[in-house]
Amino acid sequence: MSLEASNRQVKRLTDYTSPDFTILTTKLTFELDTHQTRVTALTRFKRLNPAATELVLDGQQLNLISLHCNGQRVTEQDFKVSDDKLRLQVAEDEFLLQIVTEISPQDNTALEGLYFANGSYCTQCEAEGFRRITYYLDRPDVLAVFTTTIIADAEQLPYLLANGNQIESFINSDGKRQVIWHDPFPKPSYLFALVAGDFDQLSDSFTTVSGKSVSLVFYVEKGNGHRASFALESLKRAMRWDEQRFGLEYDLDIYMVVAVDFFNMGAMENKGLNVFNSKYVLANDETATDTDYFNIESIIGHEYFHNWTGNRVTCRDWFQLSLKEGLTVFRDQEFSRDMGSPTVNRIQAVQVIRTAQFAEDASPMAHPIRPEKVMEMNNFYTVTVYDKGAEVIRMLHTMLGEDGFQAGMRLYFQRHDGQAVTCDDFVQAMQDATETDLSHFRCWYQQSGTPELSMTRAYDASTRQLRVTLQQQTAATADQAKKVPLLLPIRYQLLSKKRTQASSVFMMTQARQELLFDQADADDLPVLLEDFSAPVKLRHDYHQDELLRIAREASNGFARWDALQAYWQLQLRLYIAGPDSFTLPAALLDLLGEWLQQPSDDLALTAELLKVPDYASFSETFAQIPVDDILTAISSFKQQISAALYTKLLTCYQQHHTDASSYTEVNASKRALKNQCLQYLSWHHEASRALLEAQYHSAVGMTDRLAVLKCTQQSLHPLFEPLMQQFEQQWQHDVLVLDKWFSLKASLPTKAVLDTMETLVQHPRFSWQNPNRVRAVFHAFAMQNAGQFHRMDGAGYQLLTETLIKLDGINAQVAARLVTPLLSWRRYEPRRQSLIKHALQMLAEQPSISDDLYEKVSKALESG
Ligand code: B3K
Ligand code: ZN
Repeated sequence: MSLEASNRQVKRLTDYTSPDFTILTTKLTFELDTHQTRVTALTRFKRLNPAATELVLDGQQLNLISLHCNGQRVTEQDFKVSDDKLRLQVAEDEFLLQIVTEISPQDNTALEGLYFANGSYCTQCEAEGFRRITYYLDRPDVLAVFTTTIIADAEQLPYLLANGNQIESFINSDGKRQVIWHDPFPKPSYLFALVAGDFDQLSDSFTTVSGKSVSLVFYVEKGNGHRASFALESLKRAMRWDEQRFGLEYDLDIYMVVAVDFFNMGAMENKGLNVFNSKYVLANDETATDTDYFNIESIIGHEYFHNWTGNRVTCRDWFQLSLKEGLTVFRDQEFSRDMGSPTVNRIQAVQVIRTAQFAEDASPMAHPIRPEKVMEMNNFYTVTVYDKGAEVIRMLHTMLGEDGFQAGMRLYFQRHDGQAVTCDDFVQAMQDATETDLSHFRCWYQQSGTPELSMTRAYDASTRQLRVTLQQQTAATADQAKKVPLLLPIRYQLLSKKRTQASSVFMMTQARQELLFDQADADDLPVLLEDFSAPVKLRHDYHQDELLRIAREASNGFARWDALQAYWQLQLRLYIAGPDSFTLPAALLDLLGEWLQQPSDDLALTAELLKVPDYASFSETFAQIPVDDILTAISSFKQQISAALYTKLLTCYQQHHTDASSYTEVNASKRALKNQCLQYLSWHHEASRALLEAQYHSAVGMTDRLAVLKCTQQSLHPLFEPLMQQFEQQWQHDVLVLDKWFSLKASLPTKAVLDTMETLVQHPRFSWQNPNRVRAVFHAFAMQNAGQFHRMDGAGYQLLTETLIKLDGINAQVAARLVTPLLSWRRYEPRRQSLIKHALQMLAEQPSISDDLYEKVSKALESG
């Protein structure tokens, strides 16, 4: 049945109406109990629409105990309760409702609303989880001042936390602890948070630019306090950076971060009380890789930056999600960039766009950064809304410059502080502050799909004019047939042997336009889309040797890397055309050899330049993905590099070895480079054995140890299994490290992995309730083991399908994320298509399939 034909509810952006009632104050009292938590909500409502007589509140899976209006009990004849609403006739313009409900946190395996896991209570309310706590106007444009009282067993749950400042804490006559929190900033319900548990605490303080002292407190699992210090330092760096770069200061007296093991995503920016997946807080050199450290700093920054872009100014409705997410991702990317290597940061962000986001555009789930139609909002926390959303903000930044952009931000806050607004309001502030006409630019908010930008060159030797013709076109997407030309800021430079010029930005507005270069030489090369100045697919007419020249000579580090990506794509096509006779060109091997002998100052960039693109990067450029060809090509490329450059790889490896374990930019980039070398070396099984063993056993930190495991896994080195056994022994009690082991097991590219998968779910430390664990196993299998997932016998698809059926009943949000690789079934050859389609049909036929999964599966089936 199609999405439209099912009687499931679909919401549309065009259906938005402003609320009939708003809420002035919300006083919540929680009497915590694992099975019967009693929630008393005392809420002061105000009528906004004089014609409205019925108050309609959202509520799900609630046991309603009692309802009072202005102190009077409301009897059952006077209100109606359905699966997801409570309706009540009200005469007064302002009134006080007291609603008592009971919920069971222990049974809440969806981890949305209030749940109990691993000994702690925790909430997750974005997007629509608050309605699982009490009946409420659970929409982001209703902002209220919250006061929260928590009552719980004092011994078991010594820490009772909620948003804002703690105003009272005492022990009741019955021996229970009662704590009261007050948040002076009006906020929508999605920013509400409550946490109760027993934790280690790590505290510090931060003095803001205006001299206010803010307490910073991290709460983490007992015994792990020392592992939160990097996150705490990152928070201080983020606070200082936001003051310096954006002029934004923190507003409450306290900023708390709680790390929990059971969490559906990375983290949540609840006002004054962030909740984090422990993976993005806990780190020390023994347990965390350089990538883990990087992610922690970036996510700590991201949630902190939400305090202004998200909390102080929030979204009018959920279709506007990119208002806060695109902007905040842009801000966290800028923060990371200012903290480390700008080029490598940019490369990594672009890889997310090119692989995951372009794939989403090409899938049945294609949507604009401001979606127009949604069944389950949780399905729209996507790479499109987040990462493409950040690219859209970045284009504004490129067009307006740092000063113009900051002027726009100031006007945005001046106009909208304390409000719930739209993406249009944001663009309007940018437009007004800079007096720039952004009407064409706004199309980025409503058009889905990836524009293709093609470039052709014509050089006229008699006039010495180089004419570059640019054409843009966006193919129809699953959600939208008609497309218009977009405004594309194209940063470019002419690579010339004779002169150096600064980069310029060309604003492309039409389907076809020309760039003219006078006084050009025949061998001048236009380098387009420096720093990936617009999220488009670039089709060029460069020859192989021209791409290598850009990779060698361009001044923009990103452009060098990008030219090499294009070069690799050409090699892949040549390989597919004749795999037996294919060898990598000597010119490429010479260039890689030069970089090994003389890496650039940015070692992390050199490491990136030395990489063969991965499966996801290669597959992005095919309408129909030749899975097996890509995988054999990648192995062949790596083996050839290993054979041709062995000595140079070994020397570079040895030169960049470091005994320092700490995470600093210098150490991390040395490790990136030498582990890149090690990856190639490991294809020579015998020659590299001693090296791999030595690095594994003498490794001072997790980065180096994990690198050995990854190398041996990819090159199918006989050391893989014995080292994995040792690793499991050593780390079986550390859940975060063990997740790495689970992932490596599930992404082993051999047939045996299917049996392994069975043993993994039987492993004593596996849990279907823990999203990190489920992702460690199944995300790794479905997304990082293409060869086995896409097996021709269909066993990979079947395994994922059975998993999804089971998981959907436990945690539909996690299930709906894991279904992603099945959605693009049209991009495989016929046999695989029919196997995947069959899997999707099985899912669709599940009688109790969740909205989360149903929305995606039905769209996928409709697409064929
Ligand atoms: N705003 C949260 C994401 C909520 C996801 C709800 N399914 C984290 C973030 O983007 O900062
Ligand atoms: Zn966010």
